[in-house]
Amino acid sequence: MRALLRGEERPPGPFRPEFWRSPLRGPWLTSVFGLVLLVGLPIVAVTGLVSYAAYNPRLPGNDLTPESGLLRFYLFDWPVRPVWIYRVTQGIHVILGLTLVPVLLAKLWSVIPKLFAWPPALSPAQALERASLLLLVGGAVFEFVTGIFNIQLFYIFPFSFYSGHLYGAWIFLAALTVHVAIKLPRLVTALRSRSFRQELRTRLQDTRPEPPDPDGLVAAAPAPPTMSRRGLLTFVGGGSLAVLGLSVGQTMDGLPRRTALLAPHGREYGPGPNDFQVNKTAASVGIVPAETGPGWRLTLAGARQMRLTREELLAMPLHTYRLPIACVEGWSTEQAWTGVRLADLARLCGAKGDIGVYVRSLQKGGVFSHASLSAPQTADPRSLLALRVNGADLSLDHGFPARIIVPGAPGVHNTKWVRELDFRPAS
Ligand SMILES: Nc1nc2c(c(=O)[nH]1)N[C@H]1C(S)=C(S)[C@@H](COP(=O)(O)O)O[C@H]1N2
Ligand SMILES: [Mo]
Repeated sequence: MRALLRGEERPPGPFRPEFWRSPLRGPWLTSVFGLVLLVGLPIVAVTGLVSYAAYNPRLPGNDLTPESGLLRFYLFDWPVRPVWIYRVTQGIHVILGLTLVPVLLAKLWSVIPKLFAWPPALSPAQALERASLLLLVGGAVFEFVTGIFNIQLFYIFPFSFYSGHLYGAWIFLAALTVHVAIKLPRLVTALRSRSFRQELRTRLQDTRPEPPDPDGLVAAAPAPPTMSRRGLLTFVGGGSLAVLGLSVGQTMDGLPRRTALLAPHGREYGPGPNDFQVNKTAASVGIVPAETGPGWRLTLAGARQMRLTREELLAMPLHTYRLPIACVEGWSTEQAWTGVRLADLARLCGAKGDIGVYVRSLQKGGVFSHASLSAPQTADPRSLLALRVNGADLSLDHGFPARIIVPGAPGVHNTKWVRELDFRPAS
């Protein structure tokens, strides 16, 4: 046992350098994948942190991660223009994240012998470096797995996805920063050690291992190549392009939507005015017809309380805007919504000045049954209590009798089956 730990002896199998025989592993190859991730992952991380800000977590009831404390340091008021802002930031977050999966897997494959380096650590500095690698790899795998499970609607985590994904992001970012600081010089040297163009022209029979490296990425006893570097890069790049091509359609309307074979929501909808994605059906959240029938009333709370029927709402000035619904899961769609301005409803119940609104749904319980909108969101002329979509009454699944539509906001704040609008001074 002592001999094992001192490194004089190694456990068998993957802990022996002879075990790893691919002739393609080496610092150059690892650095090519590393460079792609170095550009791509920060974009995924920043758009993800932006998404947290888009939820306006400082407003009452909005923070799905109430213990986030210090992690709120960068929050800002989410803007109402351009109307497609969240559609773009969250589309990039999800689609680019998916596209990077093959590259991440290739990068992990290329460094896998290092995970089995023996002895585990020769010095405290090395022990620290390996611990940071554990956080880096663990953090990356955690973020990708939770993100993908969430957009594929497998809610199987024993913790809140929002909190877990947010905390995981910061752990991953911290480990990534350390890793880049340590490895950047080596990345540059390794990339310079071979010509990318030349590699793309090198055929299988001319493929040779990279020269032995101090990190031990290059196999000690390489097997004859069965694939060129060009072949491997094409395979990984092709995988990324395939994932991109089969998922980007969910951020578009019309024909491209049908190409999104990897998206869990439907791709083909009928021609009807209400035929587009439904996130949660009325039945699935326990909305019963009796609550949405003629007995439904909208409660307004401001300087005074009022109750309005749907007919009274329809008799108010109605406005129509084309606005997107952009879900945190990455899909989005633009529709023409018709309804009453939130600002008009605020005025009607005597709410004045710098006011936001706390929206309550008929839905009982669950994080989506209520939401706070900021003062700029409440005041924007395009922010509607929508009653109709594409010229027809809202369907029950799209939020009948009335739902919120706010320009630029994440889909989750477009509350369906609204029961009450509580206008309050913006804090
Ligand atoms: N009451 C209620 N409103 C809700 C939801 C919900 O589950 N319950 N889902 C939200 C989410 S996450 C999105 S993306 C949009 C989707 O709207 P749609 O189902 O009409 O496409 O509705 C939002 N409004
Ligand atoms: Mo959503």
